[in-house]
Amino acid sequence: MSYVDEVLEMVIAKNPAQPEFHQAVKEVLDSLRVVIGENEEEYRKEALLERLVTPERQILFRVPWVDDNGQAHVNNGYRIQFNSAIGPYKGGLRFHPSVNVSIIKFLGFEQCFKNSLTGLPIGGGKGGADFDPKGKSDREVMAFCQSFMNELYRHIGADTDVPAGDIGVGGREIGYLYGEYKRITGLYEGVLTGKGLSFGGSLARTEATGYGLVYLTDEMLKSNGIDIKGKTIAVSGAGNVATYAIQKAQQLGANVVTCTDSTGWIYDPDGIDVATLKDVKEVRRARLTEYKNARPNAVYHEGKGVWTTKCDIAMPCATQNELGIEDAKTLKANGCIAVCEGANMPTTLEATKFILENGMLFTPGKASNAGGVATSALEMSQNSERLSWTFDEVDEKLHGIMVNIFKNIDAASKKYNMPGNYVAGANIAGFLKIRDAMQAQGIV
Ligand code: NDP
Ligand code: 2IT
Repeated sequence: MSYVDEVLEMVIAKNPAQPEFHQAVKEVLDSLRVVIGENEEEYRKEALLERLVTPERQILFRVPWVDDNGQAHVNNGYRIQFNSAIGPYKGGLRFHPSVNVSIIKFLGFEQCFKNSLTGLPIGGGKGGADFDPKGKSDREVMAFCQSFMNELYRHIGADTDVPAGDIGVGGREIGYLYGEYKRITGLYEGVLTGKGLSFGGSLARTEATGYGLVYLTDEMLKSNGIDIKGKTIAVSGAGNVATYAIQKAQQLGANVVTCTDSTGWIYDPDGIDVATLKDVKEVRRARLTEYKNARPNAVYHEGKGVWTTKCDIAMPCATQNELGIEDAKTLKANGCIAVCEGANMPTTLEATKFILENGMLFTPGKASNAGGVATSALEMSQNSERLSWTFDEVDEKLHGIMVNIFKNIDAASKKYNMPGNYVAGANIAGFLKIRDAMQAQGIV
């Protein structure tokens, strides 16, 4: 049996009932077969892949908090420090009722390769809780964040592990988490990114993931002789990534006609109005039915179905496995030419295979959504030098990083004889730097 297959079997046996983690590992290791095959015995001897797929540390903890009625609750908290070969652990925190070990592990594993692709010195980690911020008062969210940090603080630090936001964790939550960290430790340091601008945050971090997605998409389209201008784009999600992807795509002349939330989706033939979207989602924390109320030409659909929209480009920006095989077939039948992932692993393995085999372009999240974490690393740099860069400076650096990521994944796909397969290109390019660092540092 090949070394890759041995390790895939081992991952399934040692991590039962973790389907998302199995999926993420399978996608990466399948891509790495060509690289591992070049030197299989050496890698096997040093258990390189076993070390790559096993987190350095997994922290699971209790998060007790009290709601506005005096009722106590307990949630499960997680921080998985996956790989620190190329830098301190770096990756977001997700607060969503679906959070479990499998989800945090898949996200942490993906983060290692994504962070490597940015070219910046950051290792991979992820954390979160099965807490649902929806419908909670600000005081309840604060109580939860303070309790969460009361355990997390002992495991993180500006040079060891630097969390940030993800689903359900935005500026409000980062503020409460930072305040509690500072209160417990007395340290005013860059221990979290995505901070408010008045306490060490970076300009353009809020926009970075969505902007970065569009920068990489644009670069990828150009390299395939296609202009983003005038293209119709279907976006899913209505949160941080989706909002700023829509904004940047519109700035580049595309027409974005959809967005979604966890209850339904909007088709707006006039183009999604970002100001209305931000008011509904960022300010009022309401449902997309409110968007419909503000935009009479828009149509609201309850439930799923966004990928039935006729579009040139699909940008899934909500959550994992939101674009399945039937969606991929529908997109293809409707003339869609590219799927560019804003979320982490939003496309199932089956759908990705279909897309790649049917002549559609595809950029994997670990490359196309890397602008968020890359800008987090820029925030860390600014905190270290106790300076703040301008919006344009950060945005320009972000743009350069995304162009570079595309060049690297494109080059890797060509070098390993899979031109245009950016899944393989991203996994290989991300892996090579981690491999070099792990081999240089010995068996640790
Ligand atoms: P937000 O919480 O800001 O927004 C998430 C959006 O997706 C919301 O509109 C939410 O609906 C919807 N959503 C969440 N879970 C589900 C679900 N299970 N089913 C249907 N819809 C869902 O998160 P982000 O925009 O930050 O994150 C979106 C994706 O991008 C995630 O995969 C995240 O891991 C990834 N990502 C985020 C980065 C960042 O910098 N924030 C960086 C790189 C990747 P509702 O409005 O109803 O809550
Ligand atoms: O998935 C991701 O890359 C993020 N949620 C952002 C992580 C970060 O540290 O900025």
